[in-house]
Amino acid sequence: MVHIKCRTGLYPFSEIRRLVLTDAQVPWAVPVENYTPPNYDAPVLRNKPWADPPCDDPNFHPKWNNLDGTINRKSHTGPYKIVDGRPLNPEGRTGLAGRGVLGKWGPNHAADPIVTRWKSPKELHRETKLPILQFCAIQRRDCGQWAIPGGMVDPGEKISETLKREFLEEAFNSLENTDKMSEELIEGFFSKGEEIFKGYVDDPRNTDNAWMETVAVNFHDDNNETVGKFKLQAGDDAKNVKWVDIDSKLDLYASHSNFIQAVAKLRQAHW
Ligand code: RP5
Ligand code: MG
Ligand code: MG
Repeated sequence: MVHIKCRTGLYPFSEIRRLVLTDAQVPWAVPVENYTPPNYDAPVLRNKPWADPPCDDPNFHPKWNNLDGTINRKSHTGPYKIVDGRPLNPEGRTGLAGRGVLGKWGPNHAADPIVTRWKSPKELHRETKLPILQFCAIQRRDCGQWAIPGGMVDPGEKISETLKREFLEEAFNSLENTDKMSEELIEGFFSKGEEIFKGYVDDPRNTDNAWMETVAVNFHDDNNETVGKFKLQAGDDAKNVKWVDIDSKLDLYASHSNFIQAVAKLRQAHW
């Protein structure tokens, strides 16, 4: 499916308007005469240790399509092209050049923990007669949309660690919460995940030269005995957290509804 959320409206946290494209103009293989989108590198990226320098910085020698020290510049989608010294978005044009607010040129890697439980006691949906699954959703502080409590993979961090860390930070407020959960319970729960998706995310922050990628993994509490019975508390970049009934009407951030649909299918739950 052609990306859409990274082509609409004002660029997040800016007054920058993307060049409007039709779906047919998205693939790089389709020539678009005089394609000169605005260029935007958010001022917030300047001199930040977690952000790349500008692409034309003479001291910047990234190893594109490779592991570059502790930074993973490989794309889950395969090798991406470099044109005029900049990586090209593998899903095509977005109507905006530069890096926007993303720290890295090329892929910016994230991980999305999809934590699920049954709506008790295995309540069946009145139309589909399938059990209703719930997932732990957060409301993003940046845009107010509901989302999976995902986050960026830190340099050198294992994805399995990111999944657990981001869930605990955003849905359990582990950075401030004085209630501590048993390490053993956490380790046990997060050791059994099912990979749902690995690849490009249609994130509103994507540009022609920088984009989000993720690994989304489902961790399921089948009998509300472990994570399913925790008291949730929003933290870090989440301003709210709750268990949400999974249903096709959900309107979630970026491509998150697609990942949730795949979980519903895997668990034979209502969608
Ligand atoms: C999305 O942005 C990913 O799917 C993940 O949920 C999230 C990571 O970015 P932050 O939450 O750290 O802003 O593209
Ligand atoms: Mg986070
Ligand atoms: Mg996050």
